[in-house]
Amino acid sequence: MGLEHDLRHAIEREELEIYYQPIVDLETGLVSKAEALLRWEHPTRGKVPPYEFIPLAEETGLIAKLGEWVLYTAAQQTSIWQTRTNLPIGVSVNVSTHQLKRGLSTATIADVLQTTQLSPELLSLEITESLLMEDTVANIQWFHKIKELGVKLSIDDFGTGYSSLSYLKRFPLDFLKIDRSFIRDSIGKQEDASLVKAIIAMANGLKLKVIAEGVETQEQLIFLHQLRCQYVQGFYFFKPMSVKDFERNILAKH
Ligand code: G
Ligand code: G
Ligand code: MN
Ligand code: NA
Repeated sequence: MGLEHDLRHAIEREELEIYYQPIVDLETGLVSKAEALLRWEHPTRGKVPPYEFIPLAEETGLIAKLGEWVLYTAAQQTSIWQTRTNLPIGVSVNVSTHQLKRGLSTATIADVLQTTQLSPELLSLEITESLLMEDTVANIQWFHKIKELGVKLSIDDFGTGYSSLSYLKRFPLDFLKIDRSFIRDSIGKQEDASLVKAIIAMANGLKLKVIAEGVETQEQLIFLHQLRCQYVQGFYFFKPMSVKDFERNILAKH
């Protein structure tokens, strides 16, 4: 039996864990929310990276169950933190295109909120561009229903998909996450610096808030700050961390 079999049982065997990577608001210097990132500790193989098991989960359909587990678990944790600290720190959950195609319903999202008692505005869903390319009526309706629940919507890995920008005005989006490849090359490569500038200017014009991903150096941070990019995420600030570390390093210090 291979990895697929093991992944099928990873939830009930309690091998999965969610790490939380803080997203910092540069206007306040405070942590605004955290991205939920799935981790799998395999009993014999050790850590299996998400870029291996997420595609496997997508191919096999396991992503539906896995994705729901992440949603309920991350929302529950965030709700507990909110109640305990009274800090308005939200959570951002990755939702893959496969997951939506396999029927992640808006009723499930409503149930996540109901079950965990998480304030809707503290939940964001990260969707990649490829899904937005399919601007079918059903797709757009799904997004509007999510908005009606009060949940936030982010475009993940912005700039790496097919770039037809017309979807930006058809979908009710809140955040745009600039892919870390642009941030990485923004210092030193004039083309990437120009792209980052243009993306931020465009997002501002569309009333979308920008999150820069993969900020690793002070030069990058200064560059982004000059461009009035409001939110940053990256190893320069924090790596993804366990619940324990999040409580110790983030919540206890706010
Ligand atoms: O944390 P890391 O850089 O290793 O994540 C690698 C990739 O796995 C990222 O693209 C991230 O979006 C994806 N990923 C991590 N957790 C989840 C999850 O819960 N659901 C989905 N769909 N993707 C995830
Ligand atoms: O595709 P997505 O944006 O969901 O991927 C998030 C992934 O990016 C996480 O797995 C996280 O570990 C990784 N990541 C977050 N910050 C940094 C960073 O500063 N540098 C690099 N190289 N990866 C990062
Ligand atoms: Mn993401
Ligand atoms: Na991303």
